[in-house]
Amino acid sequence: MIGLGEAESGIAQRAEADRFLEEVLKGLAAPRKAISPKWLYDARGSALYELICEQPEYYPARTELRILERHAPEIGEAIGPDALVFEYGVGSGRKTQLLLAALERPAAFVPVDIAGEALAAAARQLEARFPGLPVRPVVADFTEPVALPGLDLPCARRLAFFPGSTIGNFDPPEAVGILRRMARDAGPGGGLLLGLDLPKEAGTLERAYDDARGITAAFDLNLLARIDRELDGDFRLSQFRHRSLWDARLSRVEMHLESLQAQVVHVAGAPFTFREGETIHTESAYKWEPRAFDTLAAIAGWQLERAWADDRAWFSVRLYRR
Ligand code: AVJ
Repeated sequence: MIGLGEAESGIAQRAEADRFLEEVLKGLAAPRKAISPKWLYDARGSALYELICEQPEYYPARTELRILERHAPEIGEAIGPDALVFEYGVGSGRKTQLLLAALERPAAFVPVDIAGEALAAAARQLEARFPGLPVRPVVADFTEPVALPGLDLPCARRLAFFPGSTIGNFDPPEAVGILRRMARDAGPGGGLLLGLDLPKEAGTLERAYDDARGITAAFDLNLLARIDRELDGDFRLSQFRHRSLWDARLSRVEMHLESLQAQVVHVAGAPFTFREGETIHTESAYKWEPRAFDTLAAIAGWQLERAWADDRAWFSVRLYRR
């Protein structure tokens, strides 16, 4: 595993902290307060996300894993031997393990994730599980242009792996940008294996993002705790609550942190006023009709090759070609 040198990673961490501060100050000053969901994933947030995946209400992770398990041989065959795999947003690496095990002689694995600690742990596990497989983790925000390592390695084709319906966290124009970026990374003849969560009944969707044990609420509220810790904020977590709302018109679940009273909160010395009931929008999770999504993917240069789904058609794993 090739990591960053200590000095380099120190600089990268400071640049990251500056971006976090900048985005939080901007997001809280906006008429409709919003902070990007990527900031939910510090070490504690990443651990809480893993717990969310075990909650009975949060069907996407479990459903996708089952599709990958059930169709692993076909998926491996459709992708073909000697593939170099990039993954964007890796988390625990469980889906990665399934994919790599299904592939014939994977050439290398390049995981890209903003959560450095979680990424390092996942990379170590994968190296132990697949001896001889070059693993080159990159701590980066995949929504920003980053040069990926491994583009020089010999392989039959490059495959972008983007599971978890993470594409749903982006507005359609942003999603096209990310899909284009992946098309560039994959190169001519390259592939994209993408997980897509599909529209379904409102209650099912809202509960998936607001489980009874309150794990998703803790995950969302951890953003405020992180701001307090890292950006000298004075959010009182007891004065906010987590909400999950299905917007049928936009076909997306929204996560919000709602202020329980009128209050003033400071971040890095700057004051921000909240009305009672005012919210910070912390995440959107778009649920796409597969055909509509294929049209979006085509704009970014991807043609659908094959698709797999569960029996209820709640989630789809789709393979595209450039
Ligand atoms: C990161 C896209 C897998 O939007 O479903 C889970 C994150 N947020 N519960 C999603 C998430 C709240 C998740 N993904």
